[in-house]
Amino acid sequence: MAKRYQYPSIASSEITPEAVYLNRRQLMSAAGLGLSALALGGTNPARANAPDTRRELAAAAGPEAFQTDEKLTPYGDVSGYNNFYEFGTDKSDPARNAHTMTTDPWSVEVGGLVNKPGKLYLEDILGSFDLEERTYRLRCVEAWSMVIPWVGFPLADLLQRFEPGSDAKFVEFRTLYRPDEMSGTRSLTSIIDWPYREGLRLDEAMHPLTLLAVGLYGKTLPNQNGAPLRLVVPWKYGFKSIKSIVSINLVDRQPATSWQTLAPREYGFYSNVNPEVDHPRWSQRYERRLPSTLFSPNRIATRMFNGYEAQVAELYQGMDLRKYY
Ligand SMILES: Nc1nc2c(c(=O)[nH]1)N[C@H]1C(S)=C(S)[C@@H](COP(=O)(O)O)O[C@H]1N2
Ligand SMILES: [Mo]
Repeated sequence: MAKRYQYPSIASSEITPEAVYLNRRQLMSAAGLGLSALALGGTNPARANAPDTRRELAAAAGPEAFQTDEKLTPYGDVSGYNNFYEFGTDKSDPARNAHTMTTDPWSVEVGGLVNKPGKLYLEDILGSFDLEERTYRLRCVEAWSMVIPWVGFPLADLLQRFEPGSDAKFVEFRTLYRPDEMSGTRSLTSIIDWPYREGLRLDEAMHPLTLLAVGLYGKTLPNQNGAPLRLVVPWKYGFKSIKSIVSINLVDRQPATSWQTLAPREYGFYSNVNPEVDHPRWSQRYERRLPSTLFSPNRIATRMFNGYEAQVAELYQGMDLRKYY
């Protein structure tokens, strides 16, 4: 079958991750910082060298504002150590079982408090982004952490097309629910009330670091990582990054999320990465950076907002982050 979309042309199998990154940087500067025709607002991106306010970040809106130089997590760990309960609870279950999910055709329905509700096919979404220039190297953290070169684009660029209404305050996301293709949804009926659900405040959803990822390491997303389209919110714990999204709804009230519904005392709506606020059953001061083994655990200190404090702290000014965990 012909390639459906134009993903970055440098295959990770051909070169080292570092070379991928350096190459990408050169590509981006060659292409004027790599903003596609969909860049927000027509601001000159070249001026956003060291953006330090949200407005400037929004103007830049490209990967270059957020890149980390930390070593990338090998592809095998990124695609072999997953949480995707639709396919089982063990970290190795999704890689083994997620191949049963069909992702073509795929559409996303956007509705609720928007002026132009509608359904978009994946091809139409992707056809409008120049993914060649859209690799974001980001940290993702849970009890373990990884650095992943995501291919994607800001969720805001998609939401704006549907014209969020002035009464919209939150965004609710849902994952595909297709029991005959998802073994975990048949066996884990008492853990999660399917479909898997997540939510963000509208301003969090519109932040340029909130991404819809469609690939990693220059390839389409492996099913176990949430193909064909998943959220990436790198300053929040991993479970906020909902996979295989089929519906996005703008609402006026804080939506219920799967983990919060399951254990409200343990999982809050915000779930911002915060080493000062422990999970009731474990400390959140440290994370295991993969690859990690029993003998070489690779334990590192967890950073406030996973190190994206400069970019996102403004969203939570004046909020008690112990209360709103
Ligand atoms: N639909 C769905 N999305 C999901 C999950 C899930 O079980 N189902 N697990 C979440 C959790 S707990 C984590 S840690 C991340 C893991 O993402 P990764 O496997 O790409 O690292 O996916 C999140 N998104
Ligand atoms: Mo998780």
